[in-house]
Amino acid sequence: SIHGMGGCPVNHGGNTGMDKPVTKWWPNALNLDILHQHGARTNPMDADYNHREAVKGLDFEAVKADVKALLTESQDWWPADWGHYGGLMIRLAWHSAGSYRMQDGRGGAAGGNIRFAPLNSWPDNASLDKARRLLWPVKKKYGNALSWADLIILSGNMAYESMGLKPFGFGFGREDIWGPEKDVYWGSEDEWLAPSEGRYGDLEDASTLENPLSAVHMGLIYVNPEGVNGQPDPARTALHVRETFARMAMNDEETAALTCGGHTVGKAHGATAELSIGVEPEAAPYEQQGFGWHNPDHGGSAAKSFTSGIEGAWTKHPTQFDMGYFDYLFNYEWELTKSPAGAWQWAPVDMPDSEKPVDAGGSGAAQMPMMTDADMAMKVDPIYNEICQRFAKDEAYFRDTFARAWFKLTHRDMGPRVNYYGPDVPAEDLIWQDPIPAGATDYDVDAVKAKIADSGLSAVDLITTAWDSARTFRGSDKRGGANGARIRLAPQKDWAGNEPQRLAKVLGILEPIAAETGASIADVIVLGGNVGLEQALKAGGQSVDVPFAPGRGDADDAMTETESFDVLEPVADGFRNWKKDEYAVSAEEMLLDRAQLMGLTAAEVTVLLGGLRVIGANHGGAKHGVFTDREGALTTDFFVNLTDMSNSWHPLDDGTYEIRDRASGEIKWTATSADLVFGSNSILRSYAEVYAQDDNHEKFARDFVAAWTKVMNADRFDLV
Ligand code: HEB
Repeated sequence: SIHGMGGCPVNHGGNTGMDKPVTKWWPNALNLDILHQHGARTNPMDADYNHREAVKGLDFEAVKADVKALLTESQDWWPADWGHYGGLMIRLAWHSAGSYRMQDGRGGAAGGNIRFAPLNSWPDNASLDKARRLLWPVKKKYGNALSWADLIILSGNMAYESMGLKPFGFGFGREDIWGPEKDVYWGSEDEWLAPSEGRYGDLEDASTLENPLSAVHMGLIYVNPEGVNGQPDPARTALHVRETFARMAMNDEETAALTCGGHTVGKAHGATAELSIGVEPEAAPYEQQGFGWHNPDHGGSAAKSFTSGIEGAWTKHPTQFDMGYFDYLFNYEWELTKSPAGAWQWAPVDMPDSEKPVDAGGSGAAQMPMMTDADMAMKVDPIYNEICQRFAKDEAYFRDTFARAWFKLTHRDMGPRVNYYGPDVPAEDLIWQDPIPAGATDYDVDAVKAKIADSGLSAVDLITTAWDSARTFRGSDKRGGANGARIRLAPQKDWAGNEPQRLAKVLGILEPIAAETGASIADVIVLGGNVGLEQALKAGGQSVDVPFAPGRGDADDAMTETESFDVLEPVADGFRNWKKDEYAVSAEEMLLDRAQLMGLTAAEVTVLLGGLRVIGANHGGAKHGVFTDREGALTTDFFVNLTDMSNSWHPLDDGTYEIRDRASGEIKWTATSADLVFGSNSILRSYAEVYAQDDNHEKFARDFVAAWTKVMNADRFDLV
């Protein structure tokens, strides 16, 4: 062995592979790296590059025309089925968007993550490497302004347009990431397509699928097309289709429309034996240049492609958006059979050759169509059946339902409508966009602040209300945040984390101030936080301006899809030292996960948490972690006392800690693990030391205000 004992002692000196992370010895260490992805160090654009500005300059119609044209320009290295790449591109767009799950908002198309591991190499994404490469000439031509993320979704839209469906709309504006997302939990299995049991409490109860997962196997977008664990049974498959689609915010009608409308075009590929198929892209040899799933039998013939192992089209005219899917599904009996590659699929009974689609490779021969187990679910499940019967009878209704569901699927993680660009942005507000009306900016900010200061509300009440209204923000799908003031609506006003009684009292005082001044309630809540913060700064002997950007609006109940806000409920907030319940996951890990969703760095987490503790912003006024004897003042006391060796730290039976004077043994403070992790974890400690230092009092105040303002403005996409 070269690097082992007795081998050559000279190695290249770097830890450049992925197999030996330096912290592998301590699996309980926090993965703080998830806070520092996609930053300036990974992004090759100029420091002043503004993607939104760049997008505005794109020649949208030219891009669309070029994408549409390439769909029917078959390339010898990966010939198009029936001369049309539409089916392939729609599957690319769908698999790119379909990794979204609403529980944490992660996954989804908005960053172009399908270019990277693990998604680029998921078994379910086979052959999509070819689809992206087919799009490369257009990406190359339009450059920075056309992100991969936009291009991938646009290719699906243009494919539908080219095949006869008018899409509901399209928004440009997705910005690419430049490396794998390290924060997303895709499941705990170590094996691709491991049996589903591992991620369900009870596989017979689809709702017991582990949260936030929304796929039945590791490496799949949704359900196993051959049936649960590969055992065909459409009624059983239907229950898993329902659950997995619900987890991406789709109801039964949307799910049926998407499945039927998706499979109205294109085909499945399993004309050759699976055994000969090569490894996925991340494992492939250099000479394949990013391609995986090498198929030695392919020989440049579309008819020999292998992707899922299932073989055949769903309709007679797979390059047209028509009603053919329902014709086949309902006009024939279907029987279980196997593809040439050995996959379970369903075949029509007694279908004459004249009714069959022709071979995708251009021979003109009739080819047997098929349905997957998931397609049969549309017929066998009583709820899907009823919906599909209605679709079959009413083409306009089917087209509209599909087009809207496709738009939602492909835009769900882009956030509010202000993030959409281009000529095809629909004018209609859609409830899942969490619409918010524009708010006023022309009111007298200082007058509002004066009224808040005179209102009798305490700094802590003002700060915690502003924090609670803003902390729901998650960058994963750009939902939540202070804009809209949804904290005063159901369900948020009743969340335990928001201390409903205190919240009602505070809102009862702030709402009239909004009415009197013309400011939105959302703005008044944030301004209130600023007023409180200015008081805490003053008490701490600091003078830092707290910036404010007016213009938030107030949503109402009719603009709020109540159930979809349930997933935004904080079940823990380390910043306010609170957990709703006891969880298998530690408070520190929940803090880290939340911080990642909020887009905070480790330094920002540190300064915010330490500052909020000494201000006294804990949930319910709890005293854990309030390491100061001048509570209410924004000081560095949390860090100074945490790092002071004149204190000692002692665990208690209930999982909390005591901080004692080391010499006298006198109890000074109490703490949770979410406090002590800032002294225990070597990385967090390094940040805590920065803020404990004698030279950084002023920096602490400045950094706190900057991080605070970042949280308050996280959802102000209108400002950028
Ligand atoms: Fe689909 C294809 C499954 C949904 C669209 N899919 C396909 C396939 C399979 C499936 C297996 C074959 C692949 C190959 O190539 O081989 N899906 C499935 C399932 C589901 C689905 C299981 C659930 C239910 N899809 C879906 C949706 C959509 C779609 C939702 C959209 C919307 N797909 C699609 C397309 C295709 C497919 C377009 C074709 C592709 C080509 O052509 O290439």
